[in-house]
Amino acid sequence: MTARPPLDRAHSALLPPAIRPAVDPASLTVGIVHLGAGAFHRAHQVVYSETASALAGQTRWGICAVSERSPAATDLLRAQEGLYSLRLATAERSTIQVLGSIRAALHAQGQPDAVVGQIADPAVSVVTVTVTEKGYRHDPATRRLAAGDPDVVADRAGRPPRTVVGQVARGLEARRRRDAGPLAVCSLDNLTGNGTLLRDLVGELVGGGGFDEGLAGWIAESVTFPCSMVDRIVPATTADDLEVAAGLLGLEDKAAVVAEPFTQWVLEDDFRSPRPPWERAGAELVTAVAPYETLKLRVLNGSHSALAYLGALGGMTTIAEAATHPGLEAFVRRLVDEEVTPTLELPAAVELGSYRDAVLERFANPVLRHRCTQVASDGSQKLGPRLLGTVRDLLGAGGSPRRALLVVAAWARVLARGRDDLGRPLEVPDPLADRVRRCLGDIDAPGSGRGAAERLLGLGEVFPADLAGDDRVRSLLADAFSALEGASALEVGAAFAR
Ligand code: CS2
Repeated sequence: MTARPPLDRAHSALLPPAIRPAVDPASLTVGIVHLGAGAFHRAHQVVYSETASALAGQTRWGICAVSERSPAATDLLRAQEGLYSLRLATAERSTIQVLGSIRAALHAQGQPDAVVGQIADPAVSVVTVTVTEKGYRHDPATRRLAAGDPDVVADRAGRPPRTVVGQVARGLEARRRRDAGPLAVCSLDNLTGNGTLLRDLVGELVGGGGFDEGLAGWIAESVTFPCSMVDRIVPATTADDLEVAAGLLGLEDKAAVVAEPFTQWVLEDDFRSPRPPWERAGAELVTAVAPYETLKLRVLNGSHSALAYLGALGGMTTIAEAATHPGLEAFVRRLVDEEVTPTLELPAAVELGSYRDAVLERFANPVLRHRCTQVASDGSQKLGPRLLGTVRDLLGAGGSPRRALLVVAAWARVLARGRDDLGRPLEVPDPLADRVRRCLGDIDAPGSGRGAAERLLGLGEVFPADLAGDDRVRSLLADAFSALEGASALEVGAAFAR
């Protein structure tokens, strides 16, 4: 590997003008606080904000990016003065662009008071959030704060906040004390009613006591929580990706991100405070996001999870391999056509067949090398928005969600077995992994399907009471476990496609 100068403000002058940031980083002031400075943020929201600022000639939308867990992203961004590159790639083409809108970086765990102070800054009028499903520290089945989570308990007790919900609540409290004006808090995570969920969790925390009197009323008047549907596939960056970026830039970029060219952001138009003119960059501002969100979560993310669990069990490394396996591709098509479609209320102008085909084509992008285990992670938090809504609504319409429940069984099997069908270890993080393992026991013991289904449905954080108590769910889930017992996940997927 050749040593190259780092990507930072001084060295960015060496870049060809066409790939330099669309804005002059030095001219930007911070108007957005972003919680969750991971790859998705850098490949999605930063692009919309930077493009909008450049087109509108505005300089007030610099971003303070907060990394929630590890300080690594903060360190990298600081070392590069907020600059990083985004490469958009398919087998046919690849483009690279340097972004310059991140003007400050904080580490939430190490600098909780600074995060609160930023949210309370009068120059800030938008907070955006991409912290993944588990960052909300809630029980997906009840949509309430996870009562036993030690960090939630500690934030409730009033320490400088370490949870995202705590940061937003304390940030709003400080903002009101400072009379810093209204704010929009935009959740961009793959959760049903993401904005509403965040609003309710903040309300739950504030309502539990220990906050200024009158804060809840001020939030109701001055703060909006618009819902969003966001879409762009952004895998974790690999060492190879860094090498390719360095080759293209002629500079070392340790914060480089790679994504697909496709991008979408549908956002509820509910703001009482100034915001970037994101529509200039292609964002769609609408009155109701729900139809877009349900479509995307159930078709794209539901299929993604299906490919991730069945593919990982089947010994596949990437989503592209799984999506181009004929049996799994057929499985996903039937899942979408026969189980998801009857549950959808389509946004005008969306044709479902084309949408589904486009999603499958995007999954097959061979350049991304999106790992099945990455998409499979945190399934306990993802199943609800992606698959359990389909299960409930299809049952309500008189259908049989046997494929959606096969995916649920495959999720549990990945965690309980920790091995793929070839006997190789499968490492998939999930906050409820131990609980799932304990409740399933020896998943390959013959005839364990019914018991496994019953015990799994007892996981109240994941399965809402109406589904857990439904005999049809229990029986279809038991059938799914039995089908997978001692069998190849790829063959079972193909068989369920019929
Ligand atoms: C994926 C999503 O990791 C996952 O769970 O399903 O991150 C997916 O790539 C995005 O939602 C695409 O917009």
